[in-house]
Amino acid sequence: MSAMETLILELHEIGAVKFGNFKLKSGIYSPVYIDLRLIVSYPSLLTQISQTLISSLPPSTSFDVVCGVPYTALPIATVVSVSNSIPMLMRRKEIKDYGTSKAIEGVFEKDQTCLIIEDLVTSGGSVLETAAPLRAVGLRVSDAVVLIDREQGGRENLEENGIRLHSMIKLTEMVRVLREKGKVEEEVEANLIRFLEENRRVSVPSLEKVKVEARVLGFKERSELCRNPMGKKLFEVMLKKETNLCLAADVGTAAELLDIADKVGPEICMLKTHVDILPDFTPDFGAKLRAIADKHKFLIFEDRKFADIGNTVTMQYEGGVFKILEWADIINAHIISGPGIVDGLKLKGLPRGKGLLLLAEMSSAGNLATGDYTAAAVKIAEAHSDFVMGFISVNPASWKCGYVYPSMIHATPGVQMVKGGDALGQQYNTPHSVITERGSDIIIVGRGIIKAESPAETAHEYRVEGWKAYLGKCSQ
Ligand code: 5BU
Repeated sequence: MSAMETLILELHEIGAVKFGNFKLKSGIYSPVYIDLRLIVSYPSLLTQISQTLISSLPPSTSFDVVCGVPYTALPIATVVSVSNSIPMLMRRKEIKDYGTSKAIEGVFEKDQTCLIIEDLVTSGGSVLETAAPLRAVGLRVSDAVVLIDREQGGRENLEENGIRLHSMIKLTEMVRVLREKGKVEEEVEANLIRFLEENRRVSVPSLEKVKVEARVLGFKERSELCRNPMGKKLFEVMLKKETNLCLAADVGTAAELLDIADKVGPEICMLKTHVDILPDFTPDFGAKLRAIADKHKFLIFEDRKFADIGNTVTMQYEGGVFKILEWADIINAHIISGPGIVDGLKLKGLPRGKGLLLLAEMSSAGNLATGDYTAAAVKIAEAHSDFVMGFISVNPASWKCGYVYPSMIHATPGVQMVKGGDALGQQYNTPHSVITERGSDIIIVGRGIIKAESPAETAHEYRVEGWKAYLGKCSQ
C-alpha cells in the first residue's frame, strides 16, 4: 500500500472524513464532510502529513519561509518548520488596533519567498486571504501546498492570482481509494462525483483585486473574509438561524418595542431601532433589549444615521440620553461629512467590537445618495474594513464603481411583499428582488411586519422569502 493510501485510510479511521448528507454552512448539502482539526490529537499522523506535504512538492519549488493558514493548518506548518528547519511566519487573523498592529508575525526580509500551507482548499479564499498580507509586507507568494483539494475551483482561482496549488490528496482520489479498500460503497463515490459536477462553481476572492461578485460566495466564505468582528458575527447569526431578515421596529413606545422584539426575535438576524422616537425611553432600555437579543440571538442595529464631523459623532455615539455605544451592536452613518466620521465612530466602536454600516444608497424617492456618492462610500469602507462591516444599499448589483467586496454586508430597507411605496417617498421592493436581482444580503422590513395582524407570523413569511432567495443565489 502506498504512503498516500495509508494516510487516506488513517484520516478516514479517525473520522476526519465522513460521508453522508451534511448541511454546509452555506445551506448546501454535501455528501462529504472533512474536519482536519482532529489531527492535532494524532501526533504521528500530524508528523506523517507534514513530511509528506513537503516531499510532495515538485523539486523546483523553492521557498525561504512557510506560513500556515489559520487556524487548522497552523500545527501542520509548525511541524513542517521544525522538522525541516525552515523558519515560519504567522498571519494574524484579527489585527489589533493597539500594540504593534502587525498582520504578519515573525522575522523575514523583503523579496523572500513564502510557501503557504493549508489543510483543505475549496474556493482558495482562505489561501488568498493569507497571501494578501504576506504580499503586502513584501514577501513573494507563488506556491501553496494543501493536504486535501476539494476540487471546487480552488486551483483555478489561485492560479488566477499567481499561486500554484500543490495538493497531496484530491477529493475524488480519496474516495476512490476508500471505495477500493472497501470503506465506502460505489454509490457514495458516484454521489460525490455528481456533487462535484454540480458544485464546481465556488468562486473566489483575491484581496488585492477583490473584483468578485459577492453573490457567488456563501455567507460562510464571506464571514471568513470579513475583518470586522460584528460583521463576522452577523454572517454567523444569519447562517445559524437561517434568516436574513431585519425588523425595523418603528413602534410607538419602548414597551411595544420590547414586546415585538420578543415575539419576532426567533425570526430575525437583526433588529433595527430608532431610539429617538420612543417617548418612554429610560436608561435601562438598552439592557432590556440586550437580554431579549441574547435570548433570541439577534444583533441590535440603531439606525442613528450619524452625519456630523468626527469629533461630534464620538460624543453623540457615546453620550447624551441614549448612550448608543452601550447597547447597539451596529450603527450607521452618512458619509456627507467625509471619512473623519468613520474615524470618530471607530475610535469608540472598534475597541468594543462594534460594526458600522455606511449609507451608500437610500430607499426614498429622489434621494441624492447615487453614483459618485455611492462610489465614495465604497472607497471609505475599503479604507476602514476593520470597522465598516457593510452598507445600507438599495441596488448594489448595479453599482458602477465595480463589484461589491464579498466581506461587506448589504442591508436594504424599503421591503414589502409587493412593490410600491408610501405617501412620503418610501419605495418598496420585494424580498426576492432585493436579494436576487439587486444583490443585497439582508431585507429590512418595518411596516410590512409591524402593521400586520400577527407580526410574528408575518415575520416568518418574510424570513422564508428572504432565505429562499439567498439559497437560490448560492446555488446559481
Ligand atoms: P418601512 O416601514 O419598512 O418603510 O421602514 C423602513 C425603515 O428603514 C425605517 O425605519 C426607515 O427609517 C429605514 N430606512 C429607510 O426606509 N430607507 C433608508 O434609505 C434608510 C433607512 Br438608510
